[in-house]
Amino acid sequence: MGDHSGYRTGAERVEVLERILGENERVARANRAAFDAAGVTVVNLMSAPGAGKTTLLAETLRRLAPHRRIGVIEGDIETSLDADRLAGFGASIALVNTGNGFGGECHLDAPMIASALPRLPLAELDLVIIENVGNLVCPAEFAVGEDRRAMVFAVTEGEEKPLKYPVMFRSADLVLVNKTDLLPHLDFDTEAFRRNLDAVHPGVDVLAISARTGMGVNAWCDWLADPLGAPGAAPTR
Ligand SMILES: Nc1nc2c(ncn2[C@@H]2O[C@H](COP(=O)(O)OP(=O)(O)OP(=O)(O)O)[C@@H](O)[C@H]2O)c(=O)[nH]1
Ligand SMILES: [Mg+2]
Repeated sequence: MGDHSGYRTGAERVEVLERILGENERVARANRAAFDAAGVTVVNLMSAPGAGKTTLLAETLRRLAPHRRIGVIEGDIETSLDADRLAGFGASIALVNTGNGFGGECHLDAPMIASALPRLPLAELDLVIIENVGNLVCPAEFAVGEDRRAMVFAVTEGEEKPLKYPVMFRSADLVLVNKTDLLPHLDFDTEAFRRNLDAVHPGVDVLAISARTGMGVNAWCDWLADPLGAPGAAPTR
């Protein structure tokens, strides 16, 4: 075969990727078994950087943490800034920095979630929300043992994004359209966005929210209370 000087052929790349995803799948199943054994529902929250995941989670914990036992796995490449923002609401927080022993990856994978589990009192929790690393591509490729996926899309990102990043939009069970308080200041085309979303994920549940004003956050909390319920039960399209 000779020295490839760090380069791989297409076939070799596919083989390596399949091995990584196969190993991820195995650990994701183990995570899922641990969550099921503890009776915990798990939601994987994904988005591009800055779409509003942490702001929404703070509003979510403010509403739900007094009534439900919630854990958060906070994924970031570096810093505890987001984990710190979610402290003090009564939820259990486990931080995963991918830059700390996980190669600075741009997503959370199943082994990273497994590393966080000993730091959560799983048996005492009802719901675990995973804030994935801000990235519109890679997080969608890695199952982590979650029951449901939700993604936050901010109207500041542009209505064409479902067409450009279809894998993420297709993998979400619920699309939260955030920062709607900014709509009067933007030329965001809501109808075109809905058409583009329908083109890549027909019939997906959609919920318009503003994590800033709180609009729609209660409906999101209702979905979280029963994310395994009938599709389309809570969100409005
Ligand atoms: N106007 C407005 N700003 C928002 C809203 N939600 C979040 N923001 C702002 O958007 C910025 C990014 O919000 P974050 O909650 O940090 O976003 P994130 O998705 O957690 O970001 P990463 O974790 O870095 O990917 C902050 O300045 C928030 O105050 C919203 O509904 N309306
Ligand atoms: Mg965040």
